[in-house]
Amino acid sequence: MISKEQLEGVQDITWCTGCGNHGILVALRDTVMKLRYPQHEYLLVSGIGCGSKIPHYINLNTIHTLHGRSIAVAQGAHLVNLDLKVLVHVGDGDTLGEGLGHLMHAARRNVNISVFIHNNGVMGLTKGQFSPSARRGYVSTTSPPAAGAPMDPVNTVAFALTGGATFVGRGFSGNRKSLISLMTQAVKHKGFAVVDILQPCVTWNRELTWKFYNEHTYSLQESGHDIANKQLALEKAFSNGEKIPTGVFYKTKAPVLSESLAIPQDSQLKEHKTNPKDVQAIIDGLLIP
Ligand SMILES: Cc1ncc(C[n+]2csc(CCOP(=O)(O)OP(=O)(O)O)c2C)c(N)n1
Ligand code: SF4
Ligand SMILES: [Mg+2]
Repeated sequence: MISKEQLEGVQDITWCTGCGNHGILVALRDTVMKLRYPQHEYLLVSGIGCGSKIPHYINLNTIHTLHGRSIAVAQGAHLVNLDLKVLVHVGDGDTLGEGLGHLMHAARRNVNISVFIHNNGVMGLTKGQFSPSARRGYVSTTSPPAAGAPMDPVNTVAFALTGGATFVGRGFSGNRKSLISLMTQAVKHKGFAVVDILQPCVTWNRELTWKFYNEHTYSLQESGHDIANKQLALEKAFSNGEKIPTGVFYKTKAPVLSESLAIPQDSQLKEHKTNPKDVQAIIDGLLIP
């Protein structure tokens, strides 16, 4: 079994005291310890933002990519090495903004990776601007005070469901037990898994607080939700009013991308040897004389 010490990250944690990211990190660490896959089989991919610093704080193979591009990189890494468990940890600003196209198309393709969205309703790292998940009218550090955010938010769960994700859940960084259960199921799931994680940003977001989430979230599983019913899952995704559902919304089986591509079944792309001369010949062929 992998110990806590083995998973200790190399850098000092710079998140604000009280930030919801701390709970997500502990849940990730405990999930890795619980799952018992070898440490070297994990690849943790992130974008840019406070939540995306997570690879520095846990000892797993990591790629800290560009803002909005983590899912594209994760998909490539997965396809060349199908032995990896590829986990993407990104912020709401990153994935639901510049990265939204990648999220939708990876869902359509049912790429066998899992995406964990650190959803705090703001762009924390860049000082609290409203993110694509902020409610209409939310007044951020940079929006016009009277009007606030001038549009409706991206509904993360509904987007994932309509895109075609085959595992869709929502967690809360204050409910570690449930978050570990969601992470465990998402990593084990064969297909594209999305987990929206409600995460208070104590520095910039004064609405989506620990108190707010403790008072407004409830468990779908404790209320007898049918995870095989996509229609019902969508209904729950839009019922984000007084009470916010958490837990597994939907789960199904479908062919994954790697099975539908012409990838050699008896070997892997990571073992493929490329002759640089062959690559050069292709590039030369593209040059306009
Ligand atoms: C291509 C590109 N666009 C924009 C930025 C600036 N930028 C860096 S972090 C960030 C916001 C991150 O917000 P979010 O993903 O919600 O993460 P949080 O900090 O809230 O965890 C932005 C806009 C960038 N670094 N690169
Ligand atoms: S700014 Fe917000 S999201 Fe970033 S570390 Fe601080 S509390 Fe967390
Ligand atoms: Mg954010």
